[in-house]
Amino acid sequence: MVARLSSTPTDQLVVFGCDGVIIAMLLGKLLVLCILAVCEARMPLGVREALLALKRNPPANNEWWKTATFYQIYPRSFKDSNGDGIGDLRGIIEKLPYLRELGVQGFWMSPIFKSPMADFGYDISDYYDIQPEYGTMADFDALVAEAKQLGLKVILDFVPNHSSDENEWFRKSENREAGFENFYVWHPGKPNPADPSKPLPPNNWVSFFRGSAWQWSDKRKEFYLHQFSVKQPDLNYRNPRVVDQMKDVMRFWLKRGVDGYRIDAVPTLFEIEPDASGNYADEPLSGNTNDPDDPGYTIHIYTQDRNETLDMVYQWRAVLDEFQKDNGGDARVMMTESYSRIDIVMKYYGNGTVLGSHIPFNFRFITDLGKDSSAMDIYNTIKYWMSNMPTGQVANWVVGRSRRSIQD
Ligand SMILES: [Ca+2]
Ligand SMILES: [Ca+2]
Repeated sequence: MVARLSSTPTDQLVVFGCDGVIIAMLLGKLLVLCILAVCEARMPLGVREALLALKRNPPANNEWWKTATFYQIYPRSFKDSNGDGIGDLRGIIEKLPYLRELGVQGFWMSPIFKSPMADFGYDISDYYDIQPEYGTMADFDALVAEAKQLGLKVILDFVPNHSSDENEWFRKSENREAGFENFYVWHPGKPNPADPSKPLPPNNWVSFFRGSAWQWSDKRKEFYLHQFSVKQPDLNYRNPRVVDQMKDVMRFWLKRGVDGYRIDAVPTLFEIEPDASGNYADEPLSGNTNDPDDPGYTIHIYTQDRNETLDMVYQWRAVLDEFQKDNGGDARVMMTESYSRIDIVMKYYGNGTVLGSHIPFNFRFITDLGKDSSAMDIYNTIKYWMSNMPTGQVANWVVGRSRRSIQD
């Protein structure tokens, strides 16, 4: 008797039976179980029931991501299904067989959530809904169902550092509505001797989009922090309500069937805590430029790679693992975006006690190599990651992204 118990393309689970012994094994990987019985016809009732249960609920595959290849989709430009010139979810559904033919095991979609599109969808005004140009929730459900049918894993972009300033959370925070007062990072600013009615920004922090990382809100009469564009206020991760809210977002899409997340701009999650007076320290100057609006003007020691950020990644891993434990199915995975120093990136994997990101992106192929690279350059780039990676972890190799690829 040979029975296929899983449709997962890379790791077929097959049951073999021969003269009293039934062995279930994961081909090419590991032995998963061994059941003793005489033969199917003479099998004791309990064993037969156990086998049927196994067929209905195959064992979780926790290894699939270790050998998977992922394809990144930028939905806006990928495939337009209705002729309005904008790519959409139905277009992606049309192309899923193509992804299957490519041999990838999963795909990650750049943000598909409601957004005023000030930063390519990385400014989310509603984390619980689909951008109308891309389709509806029904289209999303159809996409997930079709992907599952084809054995493709669906990974969503998770944008935790900031929302859009058009998100209702921000509107409520600006209005100091109960429960939302400290949802974002607010500060009254420094006194302005030249014009007391116009306070100065709280400190010298510079946005990645140039200029002060602080923006005055006329409504609230305070500055809010935005490490990215002025339309992307930073959520306040020192507020437990924010932490809970974002975990809720994570669970919302997991319940709709997604297989994991690619997490955006992780290093900027936490900033230094304010001092006893509520003030945030200036960052040291880099000396690399005299332009105070240039993000390279300061060294971002108080706004990036804080230890609390690593802990947040570990908490999100726990959310994914708990979800799998409660709902079954294969491992839900996390990929994290960080261009930080190699020793910091390696900490995303975990701290030896708790697990973190399954796949802390390794961008070295696209940041350190180019068309003129030699074989030795490639060897050294590979060795650099492997020699820094903690024992027992799995390497990954990013060979392209939306604005850069290995050929550049
Ligand atoms: Ca369209
Ligand atoms: Ca932040």
